[in-house]
Amino acid sequence: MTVLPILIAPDPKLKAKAKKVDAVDDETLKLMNDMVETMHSANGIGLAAPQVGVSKRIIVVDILPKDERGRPIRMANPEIIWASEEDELREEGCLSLPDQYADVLRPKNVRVRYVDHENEIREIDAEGMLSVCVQHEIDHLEGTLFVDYLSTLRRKMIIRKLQKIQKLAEANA
Ligand code: GNR
Ligand code: NI
Repeated sequence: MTVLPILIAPDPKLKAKAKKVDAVDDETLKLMNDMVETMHSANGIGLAAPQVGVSKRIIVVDILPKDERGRPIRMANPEIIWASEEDELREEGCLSLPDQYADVLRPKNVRVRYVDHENEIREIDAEGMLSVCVQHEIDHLEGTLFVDYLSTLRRKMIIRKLQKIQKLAEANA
């Protein structure tokens, strides 16, 4: 497995709509496994393919703490097929928006249909952190970041800050 570099906003690749996967073949499975390794090495609880520069509808999720890891969920073409009426506000972060956090309102529970790492169609009911994480990852496949739910002013301030940090890093490289 390989740890892949994670793109930081603003990057046009994070704003693109990702393309459906035809089938989970060996190449897709390798990408899924590399994404799991990348997510774990970055201490993330989820990762979407666009974050590693691949515009495909693939996400991985592992909400368990470090010592309980080992059952990450690998999903191709995930779709929310049901969402609760009830919403819930939770603080979110994103590996593509380092050190930025904000409360986001989303449906409390969702039912997700996806193709698993063995190319089988599956469904899961998600609640709590799993629900937030899966919705956050599916947003990435649409080119949506959690800052897109904030006010324009707050979003622009965050993106400008990250842009400055990256320009400084480039100048010192
Ligand atoms: O690691 C992550 N933590 C997190 C916390 C609250 C809500 C969503 C997330 S997902 C994030 C990893 C990431 O950026 N996935 O796209
Ligand atoms: Ni994210």
